[in-house]
Amino acid sequence: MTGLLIILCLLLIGIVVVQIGRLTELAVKIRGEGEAQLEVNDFQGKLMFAFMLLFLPACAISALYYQDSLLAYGPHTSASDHGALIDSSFNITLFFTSIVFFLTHIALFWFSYKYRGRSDAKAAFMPHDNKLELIWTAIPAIVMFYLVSDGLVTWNKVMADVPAEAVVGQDYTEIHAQGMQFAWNLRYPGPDGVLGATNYKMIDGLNPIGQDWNDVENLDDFHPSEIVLPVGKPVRVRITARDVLHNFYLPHFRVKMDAVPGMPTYFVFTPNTTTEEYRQRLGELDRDGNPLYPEWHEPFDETEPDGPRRWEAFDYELACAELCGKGHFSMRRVVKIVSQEEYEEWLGTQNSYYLSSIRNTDSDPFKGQLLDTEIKARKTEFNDNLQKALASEDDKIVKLQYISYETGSAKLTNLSKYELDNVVTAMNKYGALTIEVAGHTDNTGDAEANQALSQARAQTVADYLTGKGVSANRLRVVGYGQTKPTDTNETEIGRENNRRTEFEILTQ
Ligand SMILES: [Cu+2]
Repeated sequence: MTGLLIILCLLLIGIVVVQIGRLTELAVKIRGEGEAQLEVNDFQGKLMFAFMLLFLPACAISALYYQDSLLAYGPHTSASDHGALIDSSFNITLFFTSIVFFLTHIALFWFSYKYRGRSDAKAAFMPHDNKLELIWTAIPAIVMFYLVSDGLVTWNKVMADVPAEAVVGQDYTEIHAQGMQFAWNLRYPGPDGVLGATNYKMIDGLNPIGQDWNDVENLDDFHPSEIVLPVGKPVRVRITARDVLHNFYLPHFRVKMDAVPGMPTYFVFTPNTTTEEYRQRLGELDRDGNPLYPEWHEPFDETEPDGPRRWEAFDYELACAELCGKGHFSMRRVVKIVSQEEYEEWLGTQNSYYLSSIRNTDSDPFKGQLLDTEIKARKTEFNDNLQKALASEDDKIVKLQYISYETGSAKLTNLSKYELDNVVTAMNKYGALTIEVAGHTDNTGDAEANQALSQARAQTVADYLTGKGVSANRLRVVGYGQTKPTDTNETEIGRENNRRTEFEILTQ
């Protein structure tokens, strides 16, 4: 029905246009062609002038009216160091182009009006004028030279890489953003400050960025869900793309760089305004206590009129500025700029992607082995426990947490040697130390068999120690079986805690 009405309307408009055309033709016939043409010229010329009177002020007024919503104006001054340079270059360009814009449009419409066709007017012919040529070549050339050289200087400053002597992780933070349809995969370097190597061939369901797990620098890298950065510290973003062209865009920081498949790019910038400071800026009040930017004082969520204001809920954001497909809009990530202390606190809450998702899976090249960091951590834990037992009056027992045996047997697993070597080191360090090596089991199965197994296991540990040069008369070997549980035997975890090997300090 609506379609039919639209067609009817179009048809009627068409008929009206044709009829007007016919009327004009008739009028020309009646009054003579020349006179009608002059009337049209006069009318069109005046229309041109009227248009100028509306159009140019409208341009100026709308720019002023919306200026607080534009980047670089109102509350939106740049939140990064280099951003001020870009904004000032934009303003300089805007200044000159505005002059040209207004002058040429005044000339265009004013001349169209002033020199509209009249019966008494005659065209003036001016084939050539050296002076004019010189003026309108030289002035634009000088202005363009200035704009281009200013632009180049700014460009070189904005696009500069970190200085060659700068140390990653110390002088600047390096992070990685990989664009894909339709998300940003973010990667931070972890405590070592260095991003590990990547290879696109290694990308799979478990390894979205293609990190090479043989490179130990990858093992502490983590994948945060948002970008958090400390204020005042340079950050270098490695930008890559996994499928099509994307664009890493941080509007508030004037950071914008293509993410090109097969060609890593980068951008270095220094955030200088924390999220909280930017929020304060948006929510600022004038001297009378009225909002300086009223639109930022509207409710953030329309369904919650008393909820937080827009300025309170503001967050910087990362967008994709390339139309990369139909899910393009969803490539948004929150960006937070915080103090150095808050940043370090946040770093502490992040977990290595390798340890949480890759460790001991089939993709892990170190499956079944201990990592250096794990060996160190276990050693520290052992030494802490030993020191506690040495210092304690009544609790002289040190549990050997990381010793394990093959099921139902007294054969030590490969990884047990690290914990046992810690014991050897301790025995060598403290020459007066004598210990009782004790084996314990849970209460499943036959009590006698359990006793025998615990005895055999304690003996294996003692054999390992004597094999490493610890004198046998410093060791007493006891199998307690299921007689000394430290936890309940009702739960799996409790039973696991009861199956243990430990040693008690006899003399020190
Ligand atoms: Cu994209």
